[in-house]
Amino acid sequence: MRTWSAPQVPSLPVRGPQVSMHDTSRNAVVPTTPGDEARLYVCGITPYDATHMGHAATYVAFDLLNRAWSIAGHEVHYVQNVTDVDDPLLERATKVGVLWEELALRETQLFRDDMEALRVLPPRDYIGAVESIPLVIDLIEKLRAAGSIYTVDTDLYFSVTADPAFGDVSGWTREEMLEIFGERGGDPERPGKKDPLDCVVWRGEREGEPAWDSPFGPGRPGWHIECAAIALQHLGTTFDVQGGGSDLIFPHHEMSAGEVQVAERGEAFARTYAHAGMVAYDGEKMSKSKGNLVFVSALRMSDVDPMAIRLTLLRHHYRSDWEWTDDQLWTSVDTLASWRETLALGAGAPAAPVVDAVLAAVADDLNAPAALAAIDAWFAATQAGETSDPTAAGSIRAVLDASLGLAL
Ligand code: 5CA
Ligand code: ZN
Repeated sequence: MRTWSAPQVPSLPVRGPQVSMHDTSRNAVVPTTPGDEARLYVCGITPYDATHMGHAATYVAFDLLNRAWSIAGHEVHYVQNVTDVDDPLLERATKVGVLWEELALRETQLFRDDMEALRVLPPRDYIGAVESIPLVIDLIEKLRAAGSIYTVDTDLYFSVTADPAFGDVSGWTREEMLEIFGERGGDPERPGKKDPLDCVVWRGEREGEPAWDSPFGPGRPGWHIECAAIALQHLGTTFDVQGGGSDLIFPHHEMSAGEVQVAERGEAFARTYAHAGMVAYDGEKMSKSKGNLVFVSALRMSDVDPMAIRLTLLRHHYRSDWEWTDDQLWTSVDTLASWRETLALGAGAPAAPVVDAVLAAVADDLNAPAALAAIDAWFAATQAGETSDPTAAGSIRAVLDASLGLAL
């Protein structure tokens, strides 16, 4: 699929430190250890509705990683998918009476526009589920050869017990998995399954649903194998970071890792599994199914500066769960106005230590709130009359833009 346009990113006169990230599977902040090329996969949207603040927070979080890796001297190979055929998309299309393909195209385009407005760097490969069906079929064939696939009616299932490392991504107990599986697209109760946790990799054709030919009969890909196949094809095994929101820890990231690990005979899917916290609104997780949404596009239409949206998101550590309120946005609008006025002076408090502090904070598990605290302190000192650094504003502007994606 077509990706979106990259913003201009200023280059910095200093190189940033190596980046550490929290790894869900080890439950610890660990150094990322990329080679010259840092490989990142982040799960993309299911395009049946517009980008909300929860999505935006997750993509802005991984954008900080992308930027921090570049500033540390790596080429970043970033891959993202679009789940452009799946149950929720088909259900919404039927409900509102549009073709599912049209809904997917329209919402994916809106997402691209939102990402551009928020200055999120685009993935190198932006890949749809539909265009990946041949990859999915190849991966199922590999799993079949490994003896880890069976059928129930016309559907194909992956045996989770085929992966000795199954459970390592989430660290969850079987009981915890069983409790959540059904709520997140799984079918633990279905008769005929060998293990209630086994997941669908190929869903045989149903009346009124789209289907594609395959050696296993007409049907469509299961959700987890879509990301498994796309990541494997474009990044290979043991890539650096697999990312998404914390609602994807189980089953999604556990299952995609399991599928690749069995197909690739024990090679790890990713080195690090990183997860962003959930953004709530009106007391509950912001979600398309609950409808408690604040859309990026709706704010853009009402002339809200996208940089104020981005600043609001960055005020929260990416791993925390938090609640969106409009007050936070209006505070950010005021902050940006005051920052712009101060930057217009040119001179200010010494910038070099602030640049170092911002880069260090972001490289330490993407601590944007700590980075912004250093920025706030610089603005406070400058507004209090400190002007000893004649070119400070240019340096602050550059680090805000390159590291935090805030172009002022
Ligand atoms: N297409 C799949 C991933 S392959 C999917 O989960 N799509 S999604 O549209 O539901 O979500 C897109 C991304 O936003 C995922 O990484 C998801 O974890 C994240 N996300 C969804 N809701 C929230 C929320 N309320 N807060 C933070 N992140 C969220
Ligand atoms: Zn995914």
